[in-house]
Amino acid sequence: METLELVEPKTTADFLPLNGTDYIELYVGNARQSAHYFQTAFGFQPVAHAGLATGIRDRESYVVQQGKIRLVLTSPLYGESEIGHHIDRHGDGVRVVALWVDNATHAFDETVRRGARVYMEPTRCQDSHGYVIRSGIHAYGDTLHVFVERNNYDGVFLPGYEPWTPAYQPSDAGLNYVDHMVGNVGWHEMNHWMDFYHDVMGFQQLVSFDDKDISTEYTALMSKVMSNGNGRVKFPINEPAEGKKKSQIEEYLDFYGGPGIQHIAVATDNIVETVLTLRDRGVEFLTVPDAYYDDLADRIGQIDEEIATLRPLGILADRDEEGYLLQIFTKPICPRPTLFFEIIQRKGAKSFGKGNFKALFEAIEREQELRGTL
Ligand code: TYF
Ligand code: FE
Repeated sequence: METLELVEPKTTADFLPLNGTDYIELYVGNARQSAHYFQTAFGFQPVAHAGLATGIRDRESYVVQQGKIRLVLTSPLYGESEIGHHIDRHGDGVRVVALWVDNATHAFDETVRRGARVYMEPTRCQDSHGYVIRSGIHAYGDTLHVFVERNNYDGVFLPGYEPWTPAYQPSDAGLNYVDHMVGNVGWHEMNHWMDFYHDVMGFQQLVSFDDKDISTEYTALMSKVMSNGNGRVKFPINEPAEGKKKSQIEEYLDFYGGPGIQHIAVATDNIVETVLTLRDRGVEFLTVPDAYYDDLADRIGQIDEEIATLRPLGILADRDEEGYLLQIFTKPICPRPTLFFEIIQRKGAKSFGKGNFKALFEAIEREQELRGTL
């Protein structure tokens, strides 16, 4: 059984206070169709749009939202652009993990002073709804962190965006907030990026105390979790490890062309209803062998859900000292075996489902086998 604790006591003041994830921006080949997919399949609601119609000439972006989860889908409007090159190298993928702060200048100064590589100096944008200040730094691979200060803004998203109100508005799927976002980094780079999140961003490691670390026995990966001070932003980081088979992280790195975001975990407070809805709308999930459920009751103890309900949906369960969690993983959402989503419901547990690693990673390896990449 696993418990998670911060390594260091919270003694010093948080030099990078975060209010949460502000938005996640994906660079995609066709933002219009991606927005439609996230509406139709995942139940995101249309919020804002920027492009030729709003006086933006180099890109088109759609903003969709569900609960607190805000996605921005961006495509270039001309060739040989920075956005197009990102898509060429990585396929559709996450370019920006934006973090909501009260002071984007302070966030920039503090992180850059501690060694962050500058992406964007603090920049003020305004329109009739007020102003926003944004700044940005580089993280692993081509991934960016943008700090967003929006306390003096009441527009739909950011200056430059107009409300997007299409007639087509499918219902939501019960997704509430971003629980965590996982990065895959290169061989032996995990500690470097742990140090980055600790030294530059003031995060701390969430350590798991285990009788036995089963993760690497099956998975050919190492994984550690970094959390900001108030726990609203959690970034597990994976690196590949040598195993009997090709690491799923190495497969990701090959296809993504380097480090990047591997999965976005989104929380629901009714995973059974959410998964039923998503399946109905064509979202495909990894499945585990039926045998997984035969000894689940012994492993997990008493839970509110019937195992007979979880079994046909392929929902996984795990327990730690504080409670339990339910989780399920989608197949990759793009042609390359790179980015996928996790749906998670926490019932007290603060961990990430380590008890499911064996079943989960065997499921991933079966998919790798089908792709011929093992
Ligand atoms: O975020 C996590 O750590 C869990 C487990 O390739 C996990 O969701 C770890 C690695 C991976 C898939 C899931
Ligand atoms: Fe996860």
